[in-house]
Amino acid sequence: MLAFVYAIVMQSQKYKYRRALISGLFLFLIQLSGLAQSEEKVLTQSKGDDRHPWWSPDGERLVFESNRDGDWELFIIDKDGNHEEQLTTNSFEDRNPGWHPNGAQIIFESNRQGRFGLYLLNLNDRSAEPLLLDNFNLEPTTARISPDGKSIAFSADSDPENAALNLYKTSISGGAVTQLTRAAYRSFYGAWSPDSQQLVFFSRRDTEGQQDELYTLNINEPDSLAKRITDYPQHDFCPHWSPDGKKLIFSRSIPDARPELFVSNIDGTGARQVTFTLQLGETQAVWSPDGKSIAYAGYRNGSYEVCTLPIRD
Ligand SMILES: [Ca+2]
Ligand SMILES: [Ca+2]
Repeated sequence: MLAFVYAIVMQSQKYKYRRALISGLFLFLIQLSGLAQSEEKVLTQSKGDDRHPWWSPDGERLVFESNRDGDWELFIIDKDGNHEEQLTTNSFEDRNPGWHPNGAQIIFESNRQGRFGLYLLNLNDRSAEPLLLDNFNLEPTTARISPDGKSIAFSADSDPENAALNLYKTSISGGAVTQLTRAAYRSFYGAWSPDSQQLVFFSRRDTEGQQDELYTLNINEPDSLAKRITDYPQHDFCPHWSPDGKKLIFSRSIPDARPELFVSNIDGTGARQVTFTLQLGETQAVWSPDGKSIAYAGYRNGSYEVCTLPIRD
């Protein structure tokens, strides 16, 4: 087979044609080699985008956002792809869900009262209560509850023209807000360390707004002590901390292709690629509570689907 393909490549007269054949052969070899994707489970099958999965604390289910009915709603699905349930049905945008460590509530953002705000949805009766923030006039996004259940980290844009998102935190019951970062360029998508003391996030603060790199920040220390952990000429984004505290998973943009997922040590060293799908692409990865799987939004058959994949050291 390889000799046959090689012969066709060598016989082709036009360079463009030869290059297409070589890239086709490369794709074929990647698929043939049975890399990680062969163990992937695609849990959703909708024409809309199914994104931003988040595991239940017992690791049995995932909550995610989908725009399959024309605007964003929240859904739950079992980790094996069964029992998909729609949690919200309305004409507003319900987005970026995260499971409360108590297992009984989902935090998310919604514009159901005009501007985007944070809400907690009770899974027993599907009621949603707004989380009230003192003297806070920005629109919060990507809220995540700390593993100890005491705090909420979120991002908000203080300067929409320049996309100057920064990180904030509040208590699990809302109230006073503390601003954690104060960069002119975005610092976004904070994800907690298992000990609830640090956030990993992505930012363009040191790249003059040009590319996203990963940072870690101790929430009790000033922004100036945030530690940059990647230095890659394209974007590194959407990080998530492993439950044993030792690894990060994140998306890395790939030239002329869609992003792939990478795992690294928490200081950014030892980065290794864990998905190999080229034109399909994966993002928004999160570790399962037992650290043995990841869930992510994978671009499959023309839209994003919620996918899972076993992950090993
Ligand atoms: Ca879909
Ligand atoms: Ca909706």
